[in-house]
Amino acid sequence: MGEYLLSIWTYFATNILTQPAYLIGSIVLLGYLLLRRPFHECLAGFLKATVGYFILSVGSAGLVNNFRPILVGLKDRFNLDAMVTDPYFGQNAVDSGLMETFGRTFGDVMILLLIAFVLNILLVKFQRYTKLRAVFTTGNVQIQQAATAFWILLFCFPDLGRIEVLVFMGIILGCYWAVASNLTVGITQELTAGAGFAVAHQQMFGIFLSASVAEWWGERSRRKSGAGKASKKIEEMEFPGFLSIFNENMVATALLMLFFFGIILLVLGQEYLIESEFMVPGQSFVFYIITTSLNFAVYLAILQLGVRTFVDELTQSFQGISQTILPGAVPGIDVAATFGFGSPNAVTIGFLFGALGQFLMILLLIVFQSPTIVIAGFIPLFFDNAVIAVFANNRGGFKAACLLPFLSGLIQVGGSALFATWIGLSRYGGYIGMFDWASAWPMFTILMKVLGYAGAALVVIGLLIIPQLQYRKNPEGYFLIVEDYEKYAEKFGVHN
Ligand code: ASC
Repeated sequence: MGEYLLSIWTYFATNILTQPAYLIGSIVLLGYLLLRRPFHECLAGFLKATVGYFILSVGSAGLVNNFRPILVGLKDRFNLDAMVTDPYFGQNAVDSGLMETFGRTFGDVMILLLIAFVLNILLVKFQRYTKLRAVFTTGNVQIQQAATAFWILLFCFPDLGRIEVLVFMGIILGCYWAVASNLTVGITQELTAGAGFAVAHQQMFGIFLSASVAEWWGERSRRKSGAGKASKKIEEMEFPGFLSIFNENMVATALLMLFFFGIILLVLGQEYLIESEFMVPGQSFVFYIITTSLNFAVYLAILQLGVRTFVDELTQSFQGISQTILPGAVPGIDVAATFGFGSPNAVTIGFLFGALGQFLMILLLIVFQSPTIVIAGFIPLFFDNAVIAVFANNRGGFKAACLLPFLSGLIQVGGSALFATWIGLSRYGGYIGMFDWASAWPMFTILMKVLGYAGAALVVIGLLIIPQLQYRKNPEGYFLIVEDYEKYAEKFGVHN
């Protein structure tokens, strides 16, 4: 019986839970069914949401698959013995080092996901006490996080048995998912004018921190220089003369990427690119650079189309769920969904300033002869810093959208290098590298390593206190912002 249930779960987890397109599609289907919409509308909603999410994945995979090899190419080109910060490299590093380092394999990921997912839903169900509102649905990143957390846990508690590991991790990860994505609920509602989702990814603490700092900063500059002169949002800036071409997002992205990837491709050199089969012999180098850089704008546009396609369905249908089985809940979804809102140019600006921060920190690692040198992976570089800029711009304007991704870039590389060296993961060539995993998780790890089980308890309690503090800041608006955004906006005045 138990085995039978487990195989049903594994089927569900493999095909739906860890495939966000079908999970989001199913949530939309369930939502419309609960709203008692006619069946053909339910089916149409399911298809539109799933196709929309697949479109988003095409955009996001296009970016990753095209630009990751270029950045990783720097490692081969200069024969560096370096660690790549990238969630997939991080997962591979865990896989290849587990046996040698801890004498373990990690075959229980799906059971772990079950424990953490159920805990997340229960925490939201008992919202009255927990104050948690978001359910984490981004399965592809949950697996990467589970792998890294497994390593961290064994590093802190090498003697834990199989069941204890699962229970420990289920609780810690479940709390992290629920609490961290809950942190993004309010600011995401304000960014999207009530689209009804939160971010469930790998930089939720980063998003919350940068939104808070940007807001504080924006207010300070408004106070100091009068409302008119405060740092403008990117979408409010009008460039004059020739620069006006930057007002158009697609043009701005194309030009800036031509500059950025132009330099990197020139550094890699035509010879290396042919040798590594990026280019074929006889192909024009100039046009290769142009096409590659313009493709960035292409995939970004696809990604945004995908977001527009599924978010509408999700917003409408989720009311079915939040009015019945999970009152006051929002789905936590992929960070890329925020790129369809706010200023599209913020995405590009965040990427570039994040790169500046990351490259500067890499230089510092080299100068100070760090035992671990980092190669900037594309995923942390782009997705973390782009979203940090989107929120920073929305709360504090252009300057915040430049400075905060820059700081994040420094933290991502510095934190990952130190942390992965300490826990011994850097030897296997990769680390997840995303903001929360270069900042918050190292802190959790210090607590657990130093204080043992008391430290683990402290991490869980510390996490669960966060939503209580959020709630206290605005008890009246805290649930209203998800239940009736328009009423909230009217009552409290909003930033968009
Ligand atoms: C990640 C990861 C991806 C991307 C994607 C962004 O962390 O593993 O595949 O970001 O989720 O849309």
